[in-house]
Amino acid sequence: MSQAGTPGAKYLEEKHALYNAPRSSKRRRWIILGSIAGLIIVIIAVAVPVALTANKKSSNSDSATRGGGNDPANPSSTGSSGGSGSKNLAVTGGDGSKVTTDDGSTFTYSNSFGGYWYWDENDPFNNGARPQSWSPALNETFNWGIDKIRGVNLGGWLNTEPFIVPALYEKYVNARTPAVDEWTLSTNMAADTSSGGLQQLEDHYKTFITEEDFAEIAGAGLNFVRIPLPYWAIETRHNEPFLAKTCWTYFLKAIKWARKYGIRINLDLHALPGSQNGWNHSGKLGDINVLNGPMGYANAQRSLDYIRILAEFISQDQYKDVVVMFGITNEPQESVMGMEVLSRYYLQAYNIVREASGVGEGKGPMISYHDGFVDRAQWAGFLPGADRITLDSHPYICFNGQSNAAMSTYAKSPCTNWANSFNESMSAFGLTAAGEFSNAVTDCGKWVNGVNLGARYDGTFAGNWPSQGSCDPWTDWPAWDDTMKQAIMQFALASMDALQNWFFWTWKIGNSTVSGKVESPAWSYQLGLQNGWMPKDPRSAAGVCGNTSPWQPPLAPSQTGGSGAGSVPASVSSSLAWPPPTISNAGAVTLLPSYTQTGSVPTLTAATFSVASGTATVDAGNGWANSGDSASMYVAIATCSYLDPWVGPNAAPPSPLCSGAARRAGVPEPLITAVPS
Ligand SMILES: *[C@@H]1O[C@H](CO)[C@@H](O)[C@H](O)[C@H]1NC(C)=O
Ligand SMILES: *[C@@H]1O[C@H](CO)[C@@H](O)[C@H](O)[C@H]1NC(C)=O
Ligand SMILES: *[C@@H]1O[C@H](CO)[C@@H](O)[C@H](O)[C@H]1NC(C)=O
Ligand SMILES: CC(=O)N[C@H]1CO[C@H](CO)[C@@H](O)[C@@H]1O
Repeated sequence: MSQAGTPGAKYLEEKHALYNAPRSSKRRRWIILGSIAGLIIVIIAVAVPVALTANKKSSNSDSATRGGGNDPANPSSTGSSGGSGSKNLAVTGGDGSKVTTDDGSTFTYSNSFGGYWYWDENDPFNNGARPQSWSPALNETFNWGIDKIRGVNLGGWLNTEPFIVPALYEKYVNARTPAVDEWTLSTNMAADTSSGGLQQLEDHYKTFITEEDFAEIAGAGLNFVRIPLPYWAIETRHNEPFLAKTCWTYFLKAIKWARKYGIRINLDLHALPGSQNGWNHSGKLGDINVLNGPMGYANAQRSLDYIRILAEFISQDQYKDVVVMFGITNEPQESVMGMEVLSRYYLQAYNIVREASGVGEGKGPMISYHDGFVDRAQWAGFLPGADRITLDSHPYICFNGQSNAAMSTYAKSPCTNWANSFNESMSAFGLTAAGEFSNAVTDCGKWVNGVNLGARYDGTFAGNWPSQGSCDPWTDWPAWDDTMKQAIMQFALASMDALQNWFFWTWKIGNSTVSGKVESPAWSYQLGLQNGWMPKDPRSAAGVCGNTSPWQPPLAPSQTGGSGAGSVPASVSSSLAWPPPTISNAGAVTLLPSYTQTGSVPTLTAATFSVASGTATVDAGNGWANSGDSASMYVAIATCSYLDPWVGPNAAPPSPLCSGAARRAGVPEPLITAVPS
């Protein structure tokens, strides 16, 4: 059992749990980050805070129809409207300005970093907002690799997790089928009509993250959010119990708010039909049914359609400068799927996203690939020539060996564990970012491992985990003294410096209804800011690791879209052609159920905007960036038999598999075989 902080220790980086082990003939490998052998000599930092030209703007007096507003160059004054809008509100403001939110409430914008918001209801796609003086405004270029990504996840919001929003789950934890994932949460809620049924989820969307969070995020010196979104933002099929489509409405609000405060979005497709990792945050805990098992191909086809639908939406001109990054699949389990199969899926997703957006700088999202828990170095050279791809890695040290060593002993662990490999990946792969990391050095915290699964730290987790003592010192944050807070701060700063481009997991942890407080404090950026263990200015991380030879920009031109080519060599394309010939735990893809491309495509709708002056109209887009992308949706073939998409890898393929006749429009969907018990 290794302990963080011990030189030469090995670290398990991922979230793992015991009872979710996929029923698979392959054993799940514990991916261990290669031992950081010996000492990495990390010396003085050469921090290169990039001084962007502030590009101070004069007030928008060039437009008579807009509110006159503030001079962003002197943003501390509250502007007043000089325009013809009916509401006479300021359209921009800096530190200390009064903001009127969507619902008419007001708050004071606090941003000591020269950021300013921008919102003009007559010009709702204006990208003039800037989060800080040192981060580009949304209508300026974000220079990947030069401008640093300093972000937070909005975890647990549109894709719930028990440990992030325990209050939602606590209500149903003693139910006959306890709520342990969003599937069982949804079935419990739906049955609980007296509490509002499944719509209770919408109450959560409305309250957990609001406009003010985006303002606070900018004021915290952060310039990005990563937003986990489940596939059911688009649709559900068959008996899938999730609240369909509603969270998309809230994602649209997120776009509006991000735009208003100058925050860029990394949209992360977090839950795929059938589940890509079997974890509680993938919709359903248990089996992996994407690229694994008899429904592994069909579910991947369906997932690729969802990727396409999202890519078409966010690649529209109205959205591309806000949603600048697209994490196409969160945490797929390479150890189950296989590197080759995952790579083929990733290339197919690349082709789909680039068809939606076109290649070249400014055309559409940076495509973010999770490393699948494979050593980052193994992704070096992946998809040569590809335009704007980035590697997403989730370094955690809290899910393996536990130690009761003091927090202060971890001060430099991120430097020794991560700085070097992230730095190397910036050259070998291209842009590499930590899509998730936290302050946790133990797995203490209510339901951090899943509902009622206990913690390794105090010996209550399944398996042989000798107790290190009570979890209380790690979770009872109101009792933390300055020593503890400073130690966490050092760990956070070292993490930020080692990772360079990062998204903390997560912005907010909700209160437990049992204790009335946050039970997993190591995972909340906001709580740390409020209570003095997160840095008020994340730039203060620069140089903490003392890396004397950090990676030097720029990225290769194709990595930023600069080359405008974006084509993967034919030799690579043919060796990674789609579909894969075989699927793990299922065999030849030709013998598995598959869908056919004859369905109509559900296009995502935009928010509606009412223009106050009544003269102009706002074009919010038709949801589809590339009208030339006219292929139909993968849907069931009427004459084929299918298994439940969530059936699990051990089910035998249906028989007879298929007559081969394609489903014709209007033919009802075939019955699916029930999940074997
Ligand atoms: C960004 O938008 C603001 C507000 O409309 C405008 O003043 C500024 O000129 C724009 N900057 C660029 C580079 O287009
Ligand atoms: C948790 O409850 C406390 C006390 O009521 C409140 O101040 C705080 O805002 C709540 N935190 C969250 C994340 O909701
Ligand atoms: C970081 O990467 C650069 C190559 O860009 C290399 O020269 C340098 O030695 C690396 N530094 C560390 C600390 O790994
Ligand atoms: C059993 C299971 O899937 N547990 C996961 C639930 O989510 C937390 C937080 O992401 C993970 O740490 C657990 O492994």
